[in-house]
Amino acid sequence: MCPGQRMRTLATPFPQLEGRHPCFSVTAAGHARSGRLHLPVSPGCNIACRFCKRDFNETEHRPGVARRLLSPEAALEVVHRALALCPSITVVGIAGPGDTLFTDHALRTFALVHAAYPHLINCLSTNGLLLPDKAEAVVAAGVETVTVTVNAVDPVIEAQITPTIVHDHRRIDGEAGATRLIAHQIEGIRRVTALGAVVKVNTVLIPGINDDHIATIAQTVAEAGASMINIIPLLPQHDFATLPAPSPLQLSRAQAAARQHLTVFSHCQRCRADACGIPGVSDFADALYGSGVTAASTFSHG
Ligand code: CLF
Ligand code: SF4
Repeated sequence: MCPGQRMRTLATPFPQLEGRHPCFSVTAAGHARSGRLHLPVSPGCNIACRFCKRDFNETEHRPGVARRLLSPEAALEVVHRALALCPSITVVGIAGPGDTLFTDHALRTFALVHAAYPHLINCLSTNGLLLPDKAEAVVAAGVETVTVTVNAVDPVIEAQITPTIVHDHRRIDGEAGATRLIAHQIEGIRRVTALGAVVKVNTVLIPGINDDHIATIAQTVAEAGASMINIIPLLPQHDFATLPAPSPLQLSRAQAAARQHLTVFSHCQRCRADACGIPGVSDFADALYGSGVTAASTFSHG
């Protein structure tokens, strides 16, 4: 810790969410008290993370794969059935399979859910590229909690993780794309927090690439208004298939570095895009979709 910095205690930044939102509760008891339903409504993405290979099929169990895409109307029906199966659900989240703001499916779905179930917490997870433009629409759709995946705040590092983005109908490669992505993530966090949303940042911990950069990420997003950070160990796949997954010691060091600046969420289950139930406790996705094979996760967005 740098001189003068104060290690953050395990405080609940938003007591109103403790026990009501599994991913904005910092205690294990709070995390395990309420459930979340993920609606896989968002098909496409506007950036290319090297650990992500999205696909639609019925056979693979891996992050980024979804069995089916739901329309907003079909998603509302899923909410009805999920609440009957699991009355502990307090949160409806949209976390993929692609980016939730690249298409309008997620916000249309949230508007339907909010009208039918205003007591449920709407939770959006995004890569943040379009968050500045859509901040007002996000909050207007009833979204109270937002997760932005920020894997670096240095374009040199970010370009190694996400080498390409598409913005304003233009492909932008390398550090130029990374610079724009980071700027939009930070501005997006500023705008949604100013509008009253609570923001958590997810950071995928990638050994050898961003593991020495975690404190800087946490400090930067905290200054922008984020309240929590969740360090997600890399699941080696796609271009990063040969990288090692972080060890428990590397994860705990990264969490300690982040804790200098932000409350750290440490109960993440790297949920699937169609998860249903209390994370790590119960899973009703099979019952909900009537099959033994359901959508895999988009762990990076959750
Ligand atoms: Fe879902 Fe993500 Fe909302 Fe939670 S998950 S959209 S913030 S309701 Fe939670 Fe799952 Fe970890 Fe995500 S345990 S992957 S942090
Ligand atoms: Fe897009 Fe998310 Fe995959 Fe990155 S991890 S390419 S933001 S879907």
